[in-house]
Order: sequence, then structure tokens, then C-alpha cells
Amino acid sequence: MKRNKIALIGGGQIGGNIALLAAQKELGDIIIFDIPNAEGMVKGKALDIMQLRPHDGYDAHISGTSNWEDVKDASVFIITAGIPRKPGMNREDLLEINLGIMKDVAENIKEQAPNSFVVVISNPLDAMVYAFYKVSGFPKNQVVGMAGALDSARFRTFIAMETGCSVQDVSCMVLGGHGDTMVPITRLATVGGVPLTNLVSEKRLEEIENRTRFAGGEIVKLFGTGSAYYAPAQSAIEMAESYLRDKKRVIPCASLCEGEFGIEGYFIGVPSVIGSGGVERILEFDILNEEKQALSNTLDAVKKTVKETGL
Ligand code: A3D
Repeated sequence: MKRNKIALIGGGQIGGNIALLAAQKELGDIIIFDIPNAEGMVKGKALDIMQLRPHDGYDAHISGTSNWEDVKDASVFIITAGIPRKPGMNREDLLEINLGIMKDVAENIKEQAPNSFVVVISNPLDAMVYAFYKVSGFPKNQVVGMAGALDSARFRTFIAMETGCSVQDVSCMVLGGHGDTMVPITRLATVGGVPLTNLVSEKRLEEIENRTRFAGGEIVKLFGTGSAYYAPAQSAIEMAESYLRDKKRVIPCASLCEGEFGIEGYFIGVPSVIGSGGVERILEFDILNEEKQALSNTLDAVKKTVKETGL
């Protein structure tokens, strides 16, 4: 059986970590693509990861390139190409530069691997995944944005820290856009099946929700040079693995809504089933009036950024 070919478009902080994690999970052979100026850097990262394999015996092959033909017929693409935030910037400040990059990347992926499954990570996420979809003309099930997986992992982390219980037993989701208007659905969060609302005071829950909303900015401030990369990388791996191994995991992702939750024609964070068919389904559920209002606010923010793409 042929190994999967996984192409990482952008081999910076997140791309490099995805390469490492994908190799350790033996998801397939990995090609890290970057611009010609960064070709040495991605070739170096690839060689470095190749040389850690003997310790644990992973057989995945990792290479670096700046030649689009090398990613021909890859089954999965994970796009981090672009620039990250610096302190004081919001995600929308990246739009102009990253949009130009995304258009170029979409044209090239369309040419090299029209049947691939594409996970977009570049920010501003909700606009970048929309831009990829529009420019590539890919079917909606083949395109998804990584954000909810990370935002939910952050929410889970803070809940585990608060309750002193294993993060493994915390279940929760964050929906909506990947920005300050994201919507943690706290009433459905559980710890080992016990409703979180029975364990933590309303005031603390509000503080945890807020920390989740600004968790990306908290790390940008601490780093001083760029944005988070370990947890974003693992979140993307979870999505790629579910596709490649047809696991049908339910992951909050930026999927194209066509009527779900009353949203029409936008990519936004919703519970999505990812399997060998890509985004196979969106799991819709009854939401409360205040959640509807919060989703409507986050949709307005997404619409505003999408409008700025001019697509
Ligand atoms: P960084 O380490 O700067 O890596 C970006 C890489 O993209 C660099 O190596 C660039 O050389 C490369 N690049 C630039 N232009 C192109 C191009 N045309 N083709 C291929 N590669 C190119 O950034 P990072 O890895 O820290 O972050 C990457 C992106 O992810 C940024 O836009 C971040 O804002 C975003 N991000 C998103 C999340 C989400 O949850 C959605 C989380 C964290 C970061």
C-alpha cells in the first residue's frame, strides 16, 4: 500500500511542528513547501526530523522544497503560509499580505492536487479559508479551517486547570469565528460526564470563557515575536488524522455552512464530522437565544473580514 503524501504549505513555526507530529504518528510522507528564500530552512528542518526517526523507528520520509511540482497529488495540504501576529496586532491586520499569499497557494494546489483535502490555518482564518475555497473552486467538503479545534483545546485546558481534573475527561466546544467574538458553549461542557456548570461558579466560568477568547493574544504577548505554534500544530494533526484514517471525529472546524445554525455561505466554527470524505457532515443542535445572538455577532465579524477580501 502506498503511503499518504502530506504537503505542508509554509514551513515556519507551525509547519515545522506539524512535520514533527505527523512523522511521529506516521501519517504518511511529509513534504514541507516554502518560498525559495526559505528553501534551505525547510530542507534543514526536514533533514533534522529525518535524523530523529531512528530513536523511535518512524518510517515516514520528510523533505523540504520550494518547487510546487514536488507536492503533486498529495492527499492532504495544511496551509500556514503567511505572516503571524506580533504584539498589538489583531488577526485582521494580517489580511492584506496573507490574502495575496493564499490566492497564489490556492491556484497552485488546484493545479497540483485537485482532489486533495485542505486544512487552512493562516490568519485571519475565517477569511483565509473562504479565499481558498473561492479561488480554488474546490468542493466544500474538501476545504476546512483549523480554529475551533484549537479554541476548544484551550477551553478544555483552562477547565482542567480550574477543576483539577484530567484534561482527558473535559469535553467542550467553542463555535463561531476565530476571533474575540468566538462562542464557548459552556452549558454543554462536561467533566467526566458531569455538567461543568455544577462544578464551577458562574463568575469563574465567565472568566474562563474570556481567557479562552483571548488565549491566542495571551501567548502573542508572552512570545513577543509571533503566535502560538505547538497547540495549533497538534489541532491540525487531529483533523488530518481523522481524514486519513477515516476516524469520523467530531471536531469544531471552520466549515462552509449552507443553512446550518441559520448561517448561509460562510465558513465558521461548527461541530464537523471529518472522515475520508473530508467534512462529511455538520452536527447541528438546538441553540439557546443568547447563543443565537452570540453566533450572530461572530458571524457579523466574519462577514466583515470576508468582505475585505473582495471575493
Ligand atoms: P511563521 O513561522 O512565520 O511561518 C509562516 C511561513 O510561511 C514562513 O516560513 C514563510 O516563509 C511561509 N510563506 C510565506 N509566503 C509563502 C508562500 N507564498 N508559500 C509558501 N510559504 C510561504 O508563522 P506561524 O507558523 O507561526 O503561523 C502561520 C500562520 O498561522 C499565521 O498566519 C498565523 O497567524 C496563523 N495561526 C493561526 C492559528 C489558528 O488557530 C487559525 C493559530 C496560530 C497561528
